[in-house]
Amino acid sequence: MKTRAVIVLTLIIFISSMGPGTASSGDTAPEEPLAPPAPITGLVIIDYDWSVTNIQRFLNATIYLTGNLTVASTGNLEFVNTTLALNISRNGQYKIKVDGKFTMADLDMDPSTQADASLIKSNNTAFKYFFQAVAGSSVFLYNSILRNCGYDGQSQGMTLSGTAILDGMLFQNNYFGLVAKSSNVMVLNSTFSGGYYGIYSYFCNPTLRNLTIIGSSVRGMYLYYSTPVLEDCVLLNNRVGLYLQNSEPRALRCNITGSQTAGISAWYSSPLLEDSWLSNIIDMEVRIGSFPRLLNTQFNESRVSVDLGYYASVGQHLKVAVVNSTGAPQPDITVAVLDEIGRASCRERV
Ligand SMILES: [Ca+2]
Repeated sequence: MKTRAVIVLTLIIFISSMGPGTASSGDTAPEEPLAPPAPITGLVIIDYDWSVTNIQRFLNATIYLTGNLTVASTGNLEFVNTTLALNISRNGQYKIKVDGKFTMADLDMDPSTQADASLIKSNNTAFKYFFQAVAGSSVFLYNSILRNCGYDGQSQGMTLSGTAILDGMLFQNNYFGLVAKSSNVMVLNSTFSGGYYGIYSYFCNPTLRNLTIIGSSVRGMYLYYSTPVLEDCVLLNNRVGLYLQNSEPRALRCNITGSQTAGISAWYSSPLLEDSWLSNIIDMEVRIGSFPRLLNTQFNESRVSVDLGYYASVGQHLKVAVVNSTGAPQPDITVAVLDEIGRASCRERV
């Protein structure tokens, strides 16, 4: 029979309580900050509500939690190459709430090696938990995996309302992959797959760069009263790629392909797309109150659906250099761009 070790967390609390803030008043030597506690490794079983109120570090550990996890405002929880499995038997039975600091990382800081990723998941993929980081919290997630989070309109998925940096992450089989409720949320180099929504931005302007969102059953990215800059994002085979409501994002070098109903659906929204690509059954739905602008962006004009009275405007960058017979640039040359019947549509000195 497999041996199970039980780590008594009160021991860690005791060690941390010996820190500088509680040193004896009779000690006149300069106080040195204590080194962080040694990380806990191996198998950890916690069968009660787990409250982190100080520094707790886990390295190469597997934690089975039957209870809620709360990181208090004074708490600092760190996982490296650590799996947290929540033992839940119904949706929402337990949740993770971060008021303080939570860090999750791999060993080698390399997203291409996944065997060392930290992971949060449900022990039973049929049942989901909720993860909430409130205003004032700090969340740092690197080269790790989040699964089975979120299950309904209230407990949507990993919800970040404080400061967060996510880099090299995989979000798999969550309800909403990520809910951003703070402009201090930065998501880089990450992949979202198999969700209802991939990313939901709610009244904020997060940084969203080099993201891939695949196979969302409803929307790849949903921006609600949000005006972020999207850079180098790929929205692939979602039902709707980018759904906008009262949102004015700037999308740079984004690729929205294979959406089942629309690549972009804009309601009261006028996005600016630059150097981007659309290839979908309907590339763009331009709905009430929307005037999308596309610059150097490829799309199929027969695949654009526009409500009466609205339109999408289209432009192109043109880079022109006039050179002589040896290839040397020639200054102060006027160049005109002509339309199909020879009229100059613009004239610039280069
Ligand atoms: Ca790695």
